[in-house]
Formats: sequence, structure tokens, C-alpha cells
Amino acid sequence: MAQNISVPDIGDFKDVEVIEVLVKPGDTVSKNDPIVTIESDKSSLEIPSPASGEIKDLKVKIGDKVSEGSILATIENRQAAQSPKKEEIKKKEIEEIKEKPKTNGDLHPFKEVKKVFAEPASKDDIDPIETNEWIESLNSVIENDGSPRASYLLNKVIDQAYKSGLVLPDTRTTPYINTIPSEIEVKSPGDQNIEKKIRAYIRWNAAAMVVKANKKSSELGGHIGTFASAATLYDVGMNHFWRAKNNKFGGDLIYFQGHSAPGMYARAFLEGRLTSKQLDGFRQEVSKGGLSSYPHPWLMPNFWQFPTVSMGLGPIMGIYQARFLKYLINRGLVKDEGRKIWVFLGDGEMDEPESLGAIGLAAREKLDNLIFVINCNLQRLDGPVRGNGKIIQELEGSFRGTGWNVIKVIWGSYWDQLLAKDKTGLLVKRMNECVDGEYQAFKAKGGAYVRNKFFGKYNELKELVSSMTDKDIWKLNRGGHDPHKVYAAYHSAIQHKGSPTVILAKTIKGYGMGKSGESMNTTHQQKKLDEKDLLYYRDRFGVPLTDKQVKNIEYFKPNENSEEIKYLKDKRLKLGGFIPERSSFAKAIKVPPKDIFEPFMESTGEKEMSTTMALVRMLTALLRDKNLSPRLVPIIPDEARTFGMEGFFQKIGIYAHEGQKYEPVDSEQLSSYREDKSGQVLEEGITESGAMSSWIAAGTSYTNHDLEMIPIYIFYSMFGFQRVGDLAWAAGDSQARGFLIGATAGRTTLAGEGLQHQDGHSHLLASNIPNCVSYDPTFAYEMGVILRDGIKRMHEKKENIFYYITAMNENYSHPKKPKGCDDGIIKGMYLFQQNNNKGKTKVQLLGSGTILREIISAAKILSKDYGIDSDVWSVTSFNELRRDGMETERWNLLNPDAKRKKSYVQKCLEKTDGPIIAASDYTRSFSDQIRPYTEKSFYSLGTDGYGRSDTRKNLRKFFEVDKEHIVAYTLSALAKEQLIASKEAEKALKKYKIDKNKDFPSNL
Ligand SMILES: Cc1ncc(C[n+]2csc(CCOP(=O)(O)OP(=O)(O)O)c2C)c(N)n1
Ligand SMILES: [Mg+2]
Repeated sequence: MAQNISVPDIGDFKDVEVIEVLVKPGDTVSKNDPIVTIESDKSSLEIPSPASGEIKDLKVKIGDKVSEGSILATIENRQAAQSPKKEEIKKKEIEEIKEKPKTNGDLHPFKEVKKVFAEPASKDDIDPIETNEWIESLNSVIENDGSPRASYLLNKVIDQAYKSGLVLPDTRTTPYINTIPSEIEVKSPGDQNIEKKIRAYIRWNAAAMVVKANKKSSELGGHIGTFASAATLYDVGMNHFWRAKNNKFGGDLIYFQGHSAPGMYARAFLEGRLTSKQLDGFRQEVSKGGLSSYPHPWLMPNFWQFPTVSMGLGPIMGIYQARFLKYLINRGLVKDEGRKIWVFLGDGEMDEPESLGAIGLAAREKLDNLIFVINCNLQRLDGPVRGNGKIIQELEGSFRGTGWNVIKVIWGSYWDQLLAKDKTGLLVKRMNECVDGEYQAFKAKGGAYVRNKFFGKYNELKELVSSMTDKDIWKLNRGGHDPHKVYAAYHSAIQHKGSPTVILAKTIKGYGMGKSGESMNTTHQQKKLDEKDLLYYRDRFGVPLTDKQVKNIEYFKPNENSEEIKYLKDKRLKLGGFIPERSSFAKAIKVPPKDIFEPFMESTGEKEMSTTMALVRMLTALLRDKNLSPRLVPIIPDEARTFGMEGFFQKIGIYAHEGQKYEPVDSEQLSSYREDKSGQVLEEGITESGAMSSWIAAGTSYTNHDLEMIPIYIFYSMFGFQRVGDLAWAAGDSQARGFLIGATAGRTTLAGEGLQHQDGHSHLLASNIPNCVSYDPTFAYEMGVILRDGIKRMHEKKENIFYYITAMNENYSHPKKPKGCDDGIIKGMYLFQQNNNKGKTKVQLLGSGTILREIISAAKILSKDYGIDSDVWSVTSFNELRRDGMETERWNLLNPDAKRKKSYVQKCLEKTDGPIIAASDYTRSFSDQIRPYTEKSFYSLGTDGYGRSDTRKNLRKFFEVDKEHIVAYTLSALAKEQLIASKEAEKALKKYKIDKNKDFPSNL
């Protein structure tokens, strides 16, 4: 007997929209199974079936308005009795899957449901009946033994096909539809109606903030279109998934897409964390209280956690963050609380090599604590990301190919019914064949255009939408804008085990901006909305502002007792607090007792060693300090042997999440390659960007994990700042603490390696990072003093600075530390040696790194052969001296009436005699930095020009920084100052066979 299913009493609501139709004619339903979902102003509701039976006639479609008593469908009760068998099979299937998973390592969580969509006939099919039999067999296995068994059989068949030499289809991509079938989507427990309102207010306030700033000055700018496309992706996370850090839980870590920052501010405003005055200060950061353009922890240290706006850095830093969290867990330093790292990215951003460059590592390390959400709005700044292709499919292939769990969220709920209704398979075919350039146009040009260009290609599809108005077609939404689909994807992602997950969410750039910028090529830079646009935007999302308020571009915030504000706060309260929020409760690490470094303060006597070797010894000593040792994180990109660090392999082990599954080839050796689940060394392989990202993760552990760590990343100095300068900048912004060691440093010291290896400028690159403190020490005791001071400043006193220290591979003996030079070593220079032999005149010789040794030798020659006295200064940091000089000079300029302050350089040199000759293994600009602060004649020698392979001796001669050149140039300088006769200098030039006609090395 047929029975109507109608809308029951739904209170005062009338004309409520149907947002989901959950059944189709022929479906068998049980009593209380949901039939449709309706969404009122207050909430969304599922309407249950009053009885069991078969759906006969569906009377509504998505978008229809219904009220109490409206008929939704009819149901034939008689069928109910006939269906238990099918239901039983399904139940058994689910139970069986629970009991005996038949595959191992299947990455795809959707095992229970067979994804059914029709397929059009193909002219390649020479025997459709046989094809059908194969498909039926597969269906029957799925039904009787479950999907894991079906996957197993298919894999076997594929293996067999390979063995038989068949050419198999590319299986990296799946059809252009949602990965999660609508039948098994987990429903959001949220109140959709309230969430929709909250989202509307956030959208409005974000846009208003940008428009207002831009009205103040067109210099200020901002972005509306990006957050407009991502609002739902963020909102669902904020309302339901992201757990904040508090005293009970470490917190999920969220990398927000940089230029979606306005949306985060807009939410924080509703949460009461930011005031409207602060929103008015968007991008006006010079006076206090302004909001930074993008996520910058340096500028908003209590708010932003991760600097992401330089495209590509977010993804690689996020991956290594997830890996570092596993490292801390596996080393027993933090609890495994199931914390997740979420990384939000743009589809255009995926062009960056850093974005995809480390996805293999994420899969290999089984980072199931990592979730990428890529906002595929199909556009970047200038236009389409892949106009001629499909970015979602391309990314699916890349991520699946490396072993990620891929969840595509392409179509919104409004499409579900159409997909279900299409019996021809042409709808999926059409979805597959359209390219992104077309999809972009569909959303820019309206419903009629979509009917014509998308559905219009096939008569069957035209027919499929014949009863829909253009408006209905326009409403067919994209997955990333549908909170139900997004919720289901997030829910599935957090359950997933064994591999990282990427969610590819299709959205519309400038969603809701209408003609002023929805899905247009110019959307990215749209920062102005005129009155008409603003009124449209308000109406589009139903923001309760009057026309006047809109014209004044007022923010909208309902009062504190409103259900929206209560709801929003309640959701965050349940999830542990607000996000983003940056804090640190890490305990300081006490610097080790001085005697750990004492041996390095003595002369090494006859024993020669490099500063690299000395450093490694110091690290070994530090590893003996029980308190500090576990916190050291040595990071090496496949150069441990180059730097003599292979002893660490056995001592502290190489971190490997799977331990060591093999007996290493060198197992009998002392420094055998030992991988261990609780290993301490991060042996990164050949990836400087990856190693740098690891270093940043460890260096910010004090805030992200409340655990102070001491990362020491050792690399070829040429492949440091030059290679990963932007990450170093981000490290400064992140306030990372730790040591970067530029090893094999110096343009002439590395000798045989040639142009691409020999570094003559890394210090200059480092000098530009405001909170990077850098040193170029020569002797072991200098290294020891600097290292100790660094640990104290960063990890005991918690200064937000990081260290760059160069270490060399040239072996020489090291003198005992001269008395009282600690302060000078740290400030940047100290008097190393005086040669006062009552010579005819005097010179001040300044040197750093290994070239200091050439200076020391030159001083001897000058004294012995030419009767010239000298003071020899070891300059540990031209960079630090320059900083002090700049500050002092500025103070003096600001205080013209006051007694002049002296820079440290001036204090050191003012009472000394003679001109200054400064030399280093870096370009002249390095030592030139202190030229303005000496008030003396200043001559610099350095290694300007491209490096080349040769012996150290020949290279130093070529770059004119060897002792002979230093002597000859010093004599020339003294002659120029009229302190000696010029013929003495001429004689020396001849003696050392210095070719006056040789071109400047920079030109060679
Ligand atoms: C390394 C780097 N290069 C260029 C930019 C400038 N830029 C900012 S946003 C953007 C387009 C981003 O497109 P997409 O990643 O698709 O993000 P959407 O705004 O579409 O979400 C560009 C080129 C940048 N921020 N970083
Ligand atoms: Mg984009």
C-alpha cells in the first residue's frame, strides 16, 4: 500500500529549502531513514521516513521550498518485507570488513560502498555482454566478500596482466567526482543555519577590512577573493576540528594560506579577540596595534604561528613539522596525543617546487598526522592555474603516485541528485572532459551559459536539467563551498591511518563577489568594492546591515548574547581555545658548566685540526651533558662524513621511524650506519630545503611543542643562505632558535671544489636577517666561546635570535685563548697579537676566518723584513660590528647636542696607529661594512669574483688574500699614507711577482 511521506510539524517555519535529497525512486528504506534534509534560518533538519518500504515517487528536488504537510515522496510498504535479504547482505558485508580486513596497507578508507555511476557505451567494447559479466563478478565479490577482497583480486589480475606484457591504463587518477560517495558521508553535527550566518559575517568583515584599508590609501591593498573562496574550508575546521593548545593538550597546528589572513582576523573579531579599531589598522603596522598583512609571527607574536605567504614554504615546512612531531614522539620527548598538522594551500602555489618537493618524504615517513587542504579555485594571480587541464586531477596523480590518501571534494550536494539521476553516464563523462578554463567560465557567466555550454553538449544532459531553471543550475555548488562535503572530508581525513592526506577542494575564486570579481582573471587583485558591489555582497550572504551601514563599510558583529556569538565561542571552547594563538611554556635549558668547553680554550700544540673538527668535538662534549644532550638535534643533509660527524651514527643513532630493517654493510665498524626509531640525528639526505625546514621545526619547538630544542644544522656554506635564503628569512620571522653552521666555508679555503661550491658571500646574506647573529671564527676557543654564548642567549635566556657560524675544513694548530678576550669575541673583534718591535711605522691588521692566519703570517714578514709594527685583530664578526656601528651612528645623529657615543670598532681602534688593512675569505663588502666607523684610512682585501678549483695557495694568490699580497698591499697603503717610501712597496710587488697587468679577479 502506498503512503505519502510529508513534512511533519517543523515549528513556525514555512517555505524551507530542501538542501539534500537522500533517496531515489526504487530505494528501499527503513523506518526513520532520512529522506531529505531541509534547511531553515535556524538549522538544518533531516526528514525521516515514517515507515519501511520502497520509495516510489520522489516529489521534491534540491532547492524546492517546503512547509509542514508538503509531500516529499510516496512509499510502498509491501516492499519492506521483500528486502531484508539485501539488507542482511549489506550488514554481513560491513561485519565482515570489520572482522577480517583482507588487504594490508590499503590507503583508502571507503571500503563499504561501491561507487556506482553509469557509464556510456564505448565503441571500443567489442563484446558488451562479456564486459558486463566481468563487472558483475566484481560487484558480486564486493557484495559478498567486501571491497578489500575485491581490491586484492584486482591487484592479482593486474599483476598477471603485467606478467603477460599488457599495456595497462594509467590508474593514478580517479573520475572527476567526489572521492567520498554521498551515501557514506558523515554528517556534520553542527547547526548549519547558524554556521551559515557566522560564515556570512566573517566573509563580510574580511572584505570590509580590506576595502576600508584600501580606501585609506591605495598603497595598503589586501586580498578579498582568496578568503572568499576558502571561507567554508576554514569555518568547518574552526567549528568542528581544530583543537587549540591548552594545559591538557598540545594543540593542532594550522598553517593558514598567507593571503587568506583577512578571514582569520575577521573571525578573531567575532570571537572578541580583535577590536574594530584593530581591524581598521589592517596593514598599518608601523604604529602599535595594526594587523600584519600576512601571517608574521615576528610582527604578531601572540597570534600568528607560521609564516606562509611566500608560496611553497608552507607546504615544505608543514611536512617537516609533522615529521618533527613524530620524531619528538618516537624519541619519547613528547606524548602522542594524536595532534594533527593542517596545511592550507593555493592550487597556484602548488607550482612551487618546494610545494611538491617533499611529498615523497611525507608518504615514506607515514605522516598520518598531516593533512594538506588545497583550495582549488582554479586560479592564481594572472589567470587559470591549468586552463587547458585539470589541476585537481593533476595533483591527485602526483599525490596518489607518492602514496598519499587523496580526498577530492569537487561537487556540492546539489549535484548529488543529478549524478544519481543520470543513467547514461554522460554527466561524469562531461565532468571528466571539461577543462579548468571552462569550469572557470561556467562560474563567471551564469546558469544559462552552464546549461548551454556544459549540459548542452549532450542532449541527454540537456534533458536531465530541463526542469531546472537557470537559477537552479547556477546554484549547483562546488564541493569546497558545501559545509556538508567539507565536513565529511575532514572527518575522513582525521580518521585516516598510515599515510598523509590531501584534500583537493574545488572552489570559486572571489565566491560571492558577483560581477565585481567572481571567477574572473582579475579577481586576485580585487581590493576595491564600490557601493554597488558591497550591496550585492551583503545581499548575497544576507548580512543584516542597512544600506547606510554598507555605504559606511561598517563591520557587523552581533551582540555577545546572540546565538551566533554564543555558538562560535562555545565551539571553540569545546575545542580547547582560540586558533591561531602563539604561546610558549617551554622551560629554559641551562647552559652547561664552563669546564665542558675548557679543553678548547687551550692550545692544540702540534695537533692540527679544522674549526669543523673542533665544533664536532664540542658537540660530542655537549652530548655528555645529561641535561642538554637529549635536546640537541643534529641535522645533516648527507654530509656527515664530509664534516667528520659519522661518529654520531652509533653514538646517538639516525632517526628512522621504522628502525633498522637490515644489517648495515659496515656493521662491524665503530661508526656503523645505525638507524633507530629513537635516533637523534636527522640525516635528511640531499635536501637543503628539507633540512632547513626540519631546523625551523626544531627551532620553534619551544612554541609549537613547549619544549626547547637546540637544532644544529650543518651544511656546505654555499648551499645555505644562497640556496634556501627565503626559508632562512621565514626562520627569522618564526623566531626560530638554534645554530646554522656553514661548513667548508670560505672562497679559497674549500679549495678544490670550484665555482659553485666556494662561498664568499654567505655572511653578507646572513647579515640581512635582523635576528641572525653571525660569526666567522678562526680558532677553536673562539668557536667554543661563541657556541656557549649562543646556547646561553637562545636557550637559557630565550632570546629570539639564531646563529650562523662558519666552520672551515683547513687544518691548523690552534693557540691558547688570550686572556680577557671573551667579550671581544662576542662583540666581534679583539686584539689577538701586537708586534711592537720599535718599527718605523705601524699598521692595524684585521682578519677573519682562515685569512686571519694569512694576516698573522703577513704581520711577521712586515715586522721581520720591513721593520713595520702591527696590531693583529681577530674579527669574529664584521656583521655584529656593523650593527653596533649603525646603531651608534644613528644615536649620534639623533643627539647632536650630546657627547658622541663611540662604536665598538672605534673604541678598539681609535688609539691605535696606522691605517687599517682588513682581509677575509669573503668579498670585500664583508669587511667594508665597518669602514664608516673607524675614522681611519681603510683598505679591504677579499675574494670578489667567481671561485674556481685549485689549491688553497693558488686560490689565495689569485684572489690576492695570501700573506704575500697582504704584505705588498700593506706597504702600498703605507706609501699612500706617506708613512714609507713608495719604492719599498714597488720592491715588494716585484719580489712577490705580483702581476700588475692581471685583471681584477671579479672580471676573470
Ligand atoms: C614565492 C612567492 N611568489 C609569488 C607570490 C605572489 N603571490 C601571492 S598570491 C599569488 C597567487 C596565488 O595563487 P593560489 O596559490 O592559487 O592562491 P589563491 O589566491 O588562488 O587561493 C601570487 C603569485 C608569493 N606570495 N610568493
Ligand atoms: Mg588558486
